[in-house]
Amino acid sequence: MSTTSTAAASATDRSEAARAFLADFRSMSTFGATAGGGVDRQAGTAADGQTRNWFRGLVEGHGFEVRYDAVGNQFALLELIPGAPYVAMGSHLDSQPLGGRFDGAYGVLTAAHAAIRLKEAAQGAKFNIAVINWFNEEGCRFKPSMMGSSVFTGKLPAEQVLETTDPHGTTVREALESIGTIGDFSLDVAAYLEIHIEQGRSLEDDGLTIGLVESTWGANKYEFVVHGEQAHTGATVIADRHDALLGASLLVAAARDIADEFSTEEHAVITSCGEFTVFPNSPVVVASRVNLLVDLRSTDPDVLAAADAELHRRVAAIEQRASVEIKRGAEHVWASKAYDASGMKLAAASADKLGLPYGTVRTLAGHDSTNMKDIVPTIMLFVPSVEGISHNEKELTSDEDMLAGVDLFTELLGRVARGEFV
Ligand code: HGY
Ligand code: MN
Ligand code: MN
Repeated sequence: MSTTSTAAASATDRSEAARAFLADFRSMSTFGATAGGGVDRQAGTAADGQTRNWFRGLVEGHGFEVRYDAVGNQFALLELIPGAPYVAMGSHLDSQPLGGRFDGAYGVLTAAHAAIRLKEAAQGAKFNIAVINWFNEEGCRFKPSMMGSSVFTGKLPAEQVLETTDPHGTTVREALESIGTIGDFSLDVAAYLEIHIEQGRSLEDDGLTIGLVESTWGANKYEFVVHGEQAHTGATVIADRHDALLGASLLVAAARDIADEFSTEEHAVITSCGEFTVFPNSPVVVASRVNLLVDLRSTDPDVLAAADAELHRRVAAIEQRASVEIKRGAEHVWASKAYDASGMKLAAASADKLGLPYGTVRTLAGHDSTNMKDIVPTIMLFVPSVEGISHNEKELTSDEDMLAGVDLFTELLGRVARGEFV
């Protein structure tokens, strides 16, 4: 074959691989599809189970073996060299309620396609490959988030996770058994790679296609329960009230004030309350109880600690003002911490080779790599999110950017598999 026709053949292969990726992405997005163009695949639901089974069929069709561990993490194993250690890649197929099609799912499918492409050109590989679909990254139905990777990395005990209940009292164990994706597999991994949509605007604003994630923001999340006393909204005089809803609302507003007061030019503080449940939530009843989750994040550990201390100081003042009792429940925290610098260099060299514009970014959101980087050398990459929209049915990454990410991830995986990272 002449050089020209070899080049033409490889361009055809690339466009076939690109078409295959986009077709799989579209098929995957039909599971749990919502009318608004997103997906609802909360962890352990039927829609999550259908997506997991579809993914299983896809990778088994390419010669992977699929296994599950005790908390439902799904491992697609591609053995290239019997007995060799594994490099793992992954993300999550579960979503927020009315979530987007890209968050997590893009990373799992990209990892699978990169491994499929590597299989066709595996000369020189020193590692076997595992693609992991982590259970319950989102943490919406069952708290906390990043649940499966927290167990895998020894941050949470499996037994505690299996007994965790959703708001209807269903346990993780029951949910996993109902979708049939639970087992006893375990795997040692030598390194971990993840690609995800940015969920922010910096890449788009800077005209970049690839983000090399240099570190996480720190996050402190707290479950609070505000206890009041149920009463008649009309007949109970103000002085006699113990209004849990008032106390909880003051806590939400305090969190926002803290973001405004503690953010500096150099280090932003981001706070939110994403979950708020009122009991008994009835029009003519003063609330007896509110459960809420308050989330504080910052790039700087000292700024985060100061904001956190202020939140806790304000809790005492709110108890007095609303005449309620505020109890702190479970917490979920992770530190602001760097990713492996040599991994970033390897990803930069891969992007240079493909001519893709890249820059360094920090991740505000937690990812499974947030956990994995604490136990093995880890590389985390981003592709752009249109207008930074995420956790929203309108979440969007262009086909072009998705495909650039798949090409880069394939190039990077090839280098990692040949031993250029660990
Ligand atoms: O960022 C989060 O809180 C979630 O774990 N992705
Ligand atoms: Mn995600
Ligand atoms: Mn998410």
